[in-house]
Order: sequence, then structure tokens, then C-alpha cells
Amino acid sequence: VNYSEEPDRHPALKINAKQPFNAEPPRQALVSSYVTPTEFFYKRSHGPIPVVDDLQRYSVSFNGLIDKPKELFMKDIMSLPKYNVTATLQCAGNRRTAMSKSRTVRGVGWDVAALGNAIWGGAKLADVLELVGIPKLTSTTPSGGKHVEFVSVDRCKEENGGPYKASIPLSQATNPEADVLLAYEMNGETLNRDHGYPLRVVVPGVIGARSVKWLDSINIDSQVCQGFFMQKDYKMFPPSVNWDNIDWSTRRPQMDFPVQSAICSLEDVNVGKYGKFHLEKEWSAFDPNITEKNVPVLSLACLIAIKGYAVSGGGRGIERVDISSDGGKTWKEASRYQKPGVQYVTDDEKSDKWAWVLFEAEADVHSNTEIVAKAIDTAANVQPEKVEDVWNLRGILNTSWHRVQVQVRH
Ligand code: MTE
Ligand code: MO
Repeated sequence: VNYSEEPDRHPALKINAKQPFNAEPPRQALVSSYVTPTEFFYKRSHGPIPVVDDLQRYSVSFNGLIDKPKELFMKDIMSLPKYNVTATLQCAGNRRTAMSKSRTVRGVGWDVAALGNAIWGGAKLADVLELVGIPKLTSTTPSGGKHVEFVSVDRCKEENGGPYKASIPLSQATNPEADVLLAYEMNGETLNRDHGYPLRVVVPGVIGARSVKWLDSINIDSQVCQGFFMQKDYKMFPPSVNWDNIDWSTRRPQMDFPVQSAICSLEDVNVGKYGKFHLEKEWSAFDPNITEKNVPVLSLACLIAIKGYAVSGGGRGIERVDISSDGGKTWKEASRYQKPGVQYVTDDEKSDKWAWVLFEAEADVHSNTEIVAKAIDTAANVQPEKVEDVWNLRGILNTSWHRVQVQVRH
């Protein structure tokens, strides 16, 4: 396996695995903008980054249950109407490291930044499929339980040296409202090699694993993709299943992402040194003779800025984010700050359908404590309290309440 042609990456990325390359940005960087800069967008690969150098000859072939096999070139795909879809892509393994601390799991470790929010530009898959003779989804054209399989150019060991692949239902692929894209742009620029140049699939609302990069071919099939990542990975097992009793066939491939949130302005453990936090306003007014030097520990108040992200799958927006500064006993609602300057008129416009919301709150901390975030989506789904309740041997979908420790030192 040849890793000599890897692209350059931003030095601030935290590398979780070198070959294949897996990296995420520092927490703070992640929530400093609503649209994640491409260089800070997490990178998840299963093999060397492929080199596609002749765009004239690059094409996507269409096979399987279609009248006759077809081939589309970049110019054909770019001649279709271009859509810009703001969508958060999240790896199912986001927050795996924390799950592993509860009980060991298998897989690349990730902190809380294995996700990003980008503006993806490209053709709608529904338009592309129409071009090769597959009609759009309407109430009169049922898509009959078929599947659309995406096959990549890359090679990975899980597929015994074969390409990465995944599938989605034909009903989703042919539904223009599902916003599934064949994207050739990311954040207004040509897609870069790490993120799938020249063409990738973006399946909004679904775990990142189904958004196949470096697209090579599309197959219409009567069954779900039989590839490794659909059949022997990215399935959610109960905590009782281990590597000795696992039966992969008992579970469905994970598609939609559940509701998720994390605090990004703080690390797992934060030690607040006296003087680094503000004094509580009322308190300093109460006795102006007490200076920062002689304040008793218990009178210290630390106003801590809490910032983070919340996102749900399936096009469900975020209803609210609750913050606790006492380990989950009491809660207050955080406010959103995702699009400064934008005035939302109706509830529907509160967020981009497929995108995260960034939230902020302040916690008034007097002594050692745990700050917790939990999000509620528009279907009123709530994050589970304990990681143990969602623990699974592959360490996917850790959406448990996100907790960070704050220690106040004099
Ligand atoms: N597509 C190909 N061809 N090869 C891959 O290894 N990884 C998948 C998905 N698509 C992968 C792929 C996984 S698990 C995730 S989370 C996303 O791509 C990551 O996309 P990104 O690197 O653009 O963030
Ligand atoms: Mo992933």
C-alpha cells in the first residue's frame, strides 16, 4: 500500500491515525465558525488518498438494474443545475475515545470533533439518475425497495484491497427533497483530494460513512450493498454483544444520525486558576475593599463561556440545548449563535435543515463541578444520559450527555 502521495494538511489537526489518515481539529477551532473551514474539516479515510489527475477522462459508470449501462463525465454532471447544500457530516465514530473509557471498543479513537459543517456544491443525485433514465420519486413512481450503491476509486484493507462502498435506498436517491448530492465543490472551492476529489456523494442527515468519496461507479441493485462497511461495520449493537457472540446479520446498517451535542470551548478537564475568571459582579460591588489577592476561595465565581455544537439526523433540526453546571441536577437553556446577523422569521428558518447549530451559554462556577450539555431535536429526541446505555463494541454513535470537569483553584 502506497502512502507517498498524501496531500498536505493543516498542522493544527490532531492526528488519530497516520496511515490511513484520520484527523480532527482542536475543539476550539471547530466552533469558531458556522461553516467549517475545509482545512479544519475532519478527515476520515480507510486507505491512501487516490490520485485522479485526468479530469477529462474521469467518469462515473452506471450499472445494474438500468436499461443499459451508462457513463457520465464531469461535464455531464456539471451541466446539471448546481445546488449548494449546507450539511453537517459526522463520523459515526465521533466521541469514540470517551466510549472506550467506559469499556474498550475497537476503532480509531476520536474526540468530539469528527464532524464539520460545509457548503457542498454539486448536482442532485435525483437529477443525475434522471439523466440515466431513472425517474424522480413521485407518489406514482414507487421505487420498489431498490438500492443505489456507490463504489469508490480508493482501496482499503477491510475490502481486501477492493474499493470502499455503501448504498442508500433508491427512494432517497431519487427524492430531490432528500438533497443527496454528487458534490464537486466544498465551501465554494473545488473539492480537495482529502474530501473526495473530483466527485463525492453527500447524504445529508446520515452517518458520514455513506457519503462515499472519490466516486467511481453507481449500481442500482435489488439489495442493500454487501460491502464491509454496510454489513460488518457501522451497525449499532446492544451492550451485551461482544466479539465472541456477534452476529452481524441481526442488525441493519446504520443510516440516520441520532441527536448529538458537545461542548467545544472546554477540554475534558479544566483547571480554573484564580484571576483567570471574572469576579461575580454583585460580589465585587458588595465589598470593594476585597481585592483579587485576599478573596476567600468560596466567594470566587468563575463565569465560564460554554460553546459547542448540536446536530441531529434525518433532517430533524435542533429544538434546544440544555446546559447544566452542577453535573446534571439543574439545567438552563443555551442560546444559538450560528449565523450572526441573520434574523430568523419563522421556526422553520431557525436552522438549515441538514446543518448543526452552534450554541453558547455561561456557567457561574463556585467550586469544582461538572458542566454538561444535552440537545433535544425537533422530534423531541433527547441524548441518552450515560455512555454505558449506548455502549457498543464498535464504539459508534456515542451521543451520551457531554460532560466536562471544571476545577477551581485558588
Ligand atoms: N469514502 C471512501 N471512498 N473512502 C473512505 O474511507 N470514509 C467514510 C466516508 N466516505 C470513506 C468514504 C467515512 S467513515 C466518513 S466519516 C466520511 O467519508 C468522512 O468524510 P471526510 O473525510 O470528507 O470528512
Ligand atoms: Mo466515519
